[in-house]
Amino acid sequence: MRIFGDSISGNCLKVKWTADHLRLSYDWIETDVLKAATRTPEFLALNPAGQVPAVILDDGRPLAQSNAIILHLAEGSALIPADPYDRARMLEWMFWEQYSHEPYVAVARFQVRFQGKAVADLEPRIVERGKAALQRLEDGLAASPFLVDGGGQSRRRRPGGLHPRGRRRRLPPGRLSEGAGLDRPGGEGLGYHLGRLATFR
Ligand SMILES: N[C@@H](CCC(=O)N[C@@H](CS)C(=O)NCC(=O)O)C(=O)O
Repeated sequence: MRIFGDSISGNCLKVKWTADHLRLSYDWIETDVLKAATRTPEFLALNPAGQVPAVILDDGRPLAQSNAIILHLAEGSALIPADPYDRARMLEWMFWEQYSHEPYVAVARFQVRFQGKAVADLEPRIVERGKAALQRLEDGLAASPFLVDGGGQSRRRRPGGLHPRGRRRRLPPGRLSEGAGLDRPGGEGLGYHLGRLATFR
């Protein structure tokens, strides 16, 4: 598989981390968004939307959209719950991530970290919605180690982060959120999660 991605992008790193976790072999083709490498005729032939991540699967078929890609890569693995309701709940969070987390937290991170903007100069709506997204994650992770847990078990009883049946559930977004400069909400959920992600491979 060939993964076209920019290593400053959370959407792209999601694909890399999923492939690494599943020990899939791939070539990473660094595609610099800041240099408009997604707008060349060659890249647009691969993904007419002009965005990374995009992959070319081993059989030559292309696929874009980070969540479509990671779902496809993880198909049949323990990253995806077997139970249909849990699977739908996982999708619920993934759709939420693209609509309510990424456009605010990732955009704030991009502007602060890569465009050198002060948090005070960010559009207030981005800050407000970004903080709300982090709070939603905090609330979701405060009671349970995974957003889709299926068991409702206490986070403290499973410090290793493994699901009781030994399966890893999809890890929530937020790994790069600290670079956004938004205050982390009070509580233990997100902090615990970020600590665990530091060791997730
Ligand atoms: N919803 C898309 C978003 C992809 C996206 O926004 N990609 C950005 C980098 S994070 C990009 O390629 N921007 C370059 C451009 O639009 O020219 C996904 O999850 O894959």
